Amino acid sequence: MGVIPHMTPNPDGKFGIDDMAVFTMAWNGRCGTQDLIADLAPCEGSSVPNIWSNPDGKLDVQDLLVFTAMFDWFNANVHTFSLPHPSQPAPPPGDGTIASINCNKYIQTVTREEGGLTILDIFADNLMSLTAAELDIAFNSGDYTVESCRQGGFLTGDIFRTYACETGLRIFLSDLTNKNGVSGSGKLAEVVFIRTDKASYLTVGYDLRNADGAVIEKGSVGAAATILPKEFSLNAACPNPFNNMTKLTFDMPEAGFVNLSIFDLRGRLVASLVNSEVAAGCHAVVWNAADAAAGLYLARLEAPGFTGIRKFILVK
Ligand SMILES: [Ca+2]
Ligand SMILES: [Ca+2]
Repeated sequence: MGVIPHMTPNPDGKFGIDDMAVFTMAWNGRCGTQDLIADLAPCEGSSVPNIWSNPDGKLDVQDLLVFTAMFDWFNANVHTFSLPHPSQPAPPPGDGTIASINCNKYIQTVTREEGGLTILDIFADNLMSLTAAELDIAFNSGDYTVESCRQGGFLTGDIFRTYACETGLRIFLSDLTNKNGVSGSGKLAEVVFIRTDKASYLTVGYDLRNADGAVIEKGSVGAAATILPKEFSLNAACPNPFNNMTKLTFDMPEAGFVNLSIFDLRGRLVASLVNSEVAAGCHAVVWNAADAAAGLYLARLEAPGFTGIRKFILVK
């Protein structure tokens, strides 16, 4: 790739972020000069791929339309892709949080829950001269379905493309209005997911290009899924029957004061495991019954608007 205004095409048989960066650079131009490498239109023929370019020596919206039509055709019809499943483990029970933030030097991800949907916001984090980006959002197939995807507004150009595969979503975006790119921080994209109750991580791979088409950075950053239970519950003790130690788990769709206590069959308090404000999420508490006698016990959970009782057996 040369430097504007004399870029030299070096096609690789694919339409990807390299081509988007070249088109964007050529369109934006430098020193007031656009590069006619992006002069693709007008064209003859009815539809991609059966079109013939007939460059007219200037760049206008027709050229943009031809570029995006070719880009779409290739990525929707020719280039099937898959994204690797995220390698990070699912968050353990008790790690439920309202919102989670992951960031590195370049990209910040924020996941949150809204109206039963999981929303992933992807932010540029203090970047210099960002012009084009590819974002690859990978997830475990079956855990999420992409409901919608919107441009975040940090890049203000007209190219915003998304392509889905079973394990992810690929986003391309570029800025056709700022010839020096965009610097600073801001939202690149917002993805809305329908998710199952299974907890899993997402990862966001990124390839960021500056106004010279150079790679600012390639990498990936995690995005912890926000997993909030849909309703209060006190779950069966595990193991049960047990010898000395058993684990009780309970789910909180919202934060609140919780009392979780163990009683014997006569209703006498044997142990108080939780008596405090508890965050929304899934929680686990271990009862060490080394000092208790063998027999049947009851665990009672009291939370705002909810009472749950579980029976379990201590064997010695
Ligand atoms: Ca290419
Ligand atoms: Ca043209």
